[in-house]
Amino acid sequence: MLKIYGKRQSRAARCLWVLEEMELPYTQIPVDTQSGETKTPEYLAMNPAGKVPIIDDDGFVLRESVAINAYLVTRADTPLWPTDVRSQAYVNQWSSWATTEMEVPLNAIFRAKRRAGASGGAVDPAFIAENLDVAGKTLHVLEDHLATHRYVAGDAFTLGDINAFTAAMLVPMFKDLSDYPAVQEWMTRCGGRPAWKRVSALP
Ligand SMILES: N[C@@H](CCC(=O)N[C@@H](CS)C(=O)NCC(=O)O)C(=O)O
Repeated sequence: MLKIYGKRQSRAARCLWVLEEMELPYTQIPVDTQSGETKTPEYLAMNPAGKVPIIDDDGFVLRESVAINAYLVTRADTPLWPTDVRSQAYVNQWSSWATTEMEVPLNAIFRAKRRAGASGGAVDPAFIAENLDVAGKTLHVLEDHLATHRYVAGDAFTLGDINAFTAAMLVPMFKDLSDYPAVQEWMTRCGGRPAWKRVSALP
């Protein structure tokens, strides 16, 4: 059976969500990135970067959450991956944008706060302000799009929403979403899906 390594409070959530939406059988191995479990020789042999998520599908080992999701949606027919090539292109566009533009400044703040928390220090407010400013600009792009579209790739929920939501979900940790009502509604819509609720109950 397909194994997925990583806790739901990591980028593994992105892939667990796809597994749950598609109802694919899997076993979750909730390795802890903070206690060295992803830095053992056995783990590094599977992912030299020592990060989660990875999957092991009958010996086929794959890393990088977006690449894993692109693989998973080929495992069975699923509305997560539309059949029309232009809709597929939009899924890819939003997935790429979310993980290279929106996620980067948000993760920078998240990691800095976690490091500061662990060492009892504080994060430079200028660093937070600078990254929040970059994140805010990307949120405007999403807000303007969602003001006229129900989901990122059009009228239907797709892999693009999963990849984008799992980046955007960091925002409320640092920033009030009231300036982004369409993003807020989209997050409520996507976050209410039974598959996401099941992911939220995982370790
Ligand atoms: N680009 C990678 C990023 C993976 C990543 O940074 N994972 C974090 C958890 S969300 C991790 O494993 N961190 C542990 C570490 O950096 O040692 C992906 O999307 O899969």
